[in-house]
Amino acid sequence: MRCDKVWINARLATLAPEREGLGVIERGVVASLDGDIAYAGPAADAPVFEAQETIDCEGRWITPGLIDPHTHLVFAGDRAHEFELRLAGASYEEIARAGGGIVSTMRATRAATEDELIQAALPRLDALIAEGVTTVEIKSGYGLSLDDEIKSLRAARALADIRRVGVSTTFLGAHALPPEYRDDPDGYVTLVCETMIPAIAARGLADAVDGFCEGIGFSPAQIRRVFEVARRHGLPVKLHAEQLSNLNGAALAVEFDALSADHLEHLDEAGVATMAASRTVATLLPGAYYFTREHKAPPIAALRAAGVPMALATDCNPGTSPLTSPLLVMNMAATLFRMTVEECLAGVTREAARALDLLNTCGTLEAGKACDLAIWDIERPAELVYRMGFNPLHARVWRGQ
Ligand code: DI6
Ligand code: FE
Repeated sequence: MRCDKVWINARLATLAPEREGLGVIERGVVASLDGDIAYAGPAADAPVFEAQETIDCEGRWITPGLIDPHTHLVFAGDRAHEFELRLAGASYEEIARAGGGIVSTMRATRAATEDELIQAALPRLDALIAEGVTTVEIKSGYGLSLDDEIKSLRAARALADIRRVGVSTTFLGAHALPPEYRDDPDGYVTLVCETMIPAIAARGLADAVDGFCEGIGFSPAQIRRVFEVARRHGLPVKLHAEQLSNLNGAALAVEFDALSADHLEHLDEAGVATMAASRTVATLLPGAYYFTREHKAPPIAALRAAGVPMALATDCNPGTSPLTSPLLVMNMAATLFRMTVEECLAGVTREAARALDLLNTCGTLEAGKACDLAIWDIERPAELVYRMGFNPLHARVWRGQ
């Protein structure tokens, strides 16, 4: 078989759905051709390769490149001062209601140029890449005006040209109420629906539409308006749901065949059942749970029992999850949410791909998918979840390189 590169002497965690658990292959080999996986499987069954380059992995583990399916990577400024206020006793809601929170990041983001947003986001993206991330979702939602949302999404798209990484963009106009609409929330939703979504869809700047369904965000009725317009423009939806309270956002997301419902700390039994009867992925964000010192964990056991697919993400954002480590996300998911090693690794690979509707092109080691690999200096996959603040990435491959 003609191919560009072959990685030999590897142990594979393929995450292929037809294999058990992690889909482990002890004596494995991966071959790439034109950026895709030409073969991933047991060395014993492999064809004879005519490769340009052979890489001896010396027994290292290969997993699919990691996928971070929920980030707010593009923003300006920081919120370290609010962190100090919170340490002094203020709550996230109090700070938000006092004009801080998301709106303070909005001010900094509006003041920044597109290039300044790119430069601000790059170190965060590089931190993800350094831990083996090959695909990242990036939301807008700190511009909150047409021009500033377009600027943010253009910055997100530009990151994919600057670094060797896949970027999936999400329009999150319904993130917070900008101050100029303080007395007219429905008027802002009208702006999102009638001006922003059509303009952003016409420019091809978003792969999906998201909203923040919450007391301090937008009501289910307002989110429904946003989703209806997204659907009319052929854009899939997803939702920040049940993070701080239960407004039955997950059920609303399911009604619109959402790719994912994210956070879900306050999801109840009925919500789990509704998700189980859908294709909507539960994207869990243990960094935000940890950082906000939330006490109610998402109903993991119920989600597991109902067979709801679970993805994991950093939720990288300046207010509730200033986190750029998918490895730490896995440790938190295991420690705080009692997710298994298999669930954690599937959550940052296969299920994360599912949450971005990219399972046809990445998320597992299978022939025909993009050759996105993370090669690890570990003895067993559990080490990726077990250790804290340690990065055993040996090499990262994106599209075969
Ligand atoms: N939920 C969150 O946790 C973040 N956004 C959202 O909708 C918080 C964003 C921020 O505080 O800047
Ligand atoms: Fe978020």
